Amino acid sequence: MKREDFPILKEQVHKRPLVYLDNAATSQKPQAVIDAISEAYCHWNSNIHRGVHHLSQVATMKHEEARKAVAAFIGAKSSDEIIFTKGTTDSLNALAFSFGEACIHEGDEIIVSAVEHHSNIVPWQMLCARKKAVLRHIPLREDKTLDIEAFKGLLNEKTKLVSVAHVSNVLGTINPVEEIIRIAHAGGVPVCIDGAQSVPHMHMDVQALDCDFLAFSGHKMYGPTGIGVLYGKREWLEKLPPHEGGGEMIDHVRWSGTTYNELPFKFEAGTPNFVGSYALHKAIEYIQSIGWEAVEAHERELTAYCEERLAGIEGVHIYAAGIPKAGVISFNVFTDHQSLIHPFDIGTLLDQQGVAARTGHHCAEPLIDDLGVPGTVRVSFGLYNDKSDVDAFIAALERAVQMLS
Ligand code: 7TS
Repeated sequence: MKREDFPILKEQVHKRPLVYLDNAATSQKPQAVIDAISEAYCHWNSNIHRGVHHLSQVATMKHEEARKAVAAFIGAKSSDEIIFTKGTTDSLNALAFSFGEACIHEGDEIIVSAVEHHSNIVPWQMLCARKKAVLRHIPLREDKTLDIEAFKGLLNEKTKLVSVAHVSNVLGTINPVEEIIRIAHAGGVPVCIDGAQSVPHMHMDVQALDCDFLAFSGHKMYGPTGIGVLYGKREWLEKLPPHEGGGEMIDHVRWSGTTYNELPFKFEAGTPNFVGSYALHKAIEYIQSIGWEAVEAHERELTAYCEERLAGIEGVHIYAAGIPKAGVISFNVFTDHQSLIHPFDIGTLLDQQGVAARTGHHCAEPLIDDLGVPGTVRVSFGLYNDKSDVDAFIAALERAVQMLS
């Protein structure tokens, strides 16, 4: 894969070549995305949708072309179903508010899963507190996959929404979202997919998947920070009220009241991040220039290679070992007396050797509690990583463990 397209990968950290294995937190950016931001500000920066002048029209066109590109990228029926947001967290909060206003009443139930990021827990908890509703979660089986039989038991006539991560940001495991959607729909319940960790790693087709909503972030898929997407089926988005007021989301404002704009503008109050959407479009083109088949095969092979190398180190415990993963592996190291080497100590020693890995609870505290540890060490891959990164990481980890044992 094309490392030379990512200028940051030439950086040194603590006088060592950077080995960047923190892609689940954020990915690095190809030159095409970096250039797009500069191009926008140098050549056509202007507020969109409201201007008759040339620059405003160019900016508007770029923003709307980006929306079409996102729609095609995830297989949406129409670009009206693509709402630009600040990121996954913003998308999920927007949905929790809008869906909550329209569809959640006292005693209703919402189901998430045991592996959620806080961004797919807290907005629902806030909604439940507001509406006196109840949040339930699908538990894990012994092998750290979701217990689908238990999910069937949770569903009932009070269930109004299921919202689950496609890929766990801690375990890397791929949840059986097709099956979850099928089961939920059989009971008439809509499903939101948190695609923060799947959209960057696998080809998504929202129509084939038949999810009702999908949330994801630009910055984890080689795009810029501050832009993300909430996809929703048109019939749902038309039913839901806006979550924010002001700017482009209105039709008419009178002292007697306001009528709202049509989709997708109803959900985009204020000046949208049109530079971000343009750069995200470039990130999508970048991924497409390599092709999903190549990206998926490369990352699958790399993740399997890393898991195999890790398993060969004494004392390493891999979470959800042997279960297929999408570019993320979490582990801990135990000494011969079965005591845990604190993940933070390992992370610090890896960093000193130029290896960027993440340690801690990864914003998924309920899952970390389930695992019964204070945190994990997590490595996560992007399309530019290769076996030399894994080899450098394994060598650095062996050195760290030696020093800490
Ligand atoms: N959902 C999942 C599954 C995530 O992994 C993340 C971010 C989010 C939601 C929130 O995304 P944001 O772009 O709105 O912040 N995950 C991580 C992570 O694993 N380490 O840093 C951020």
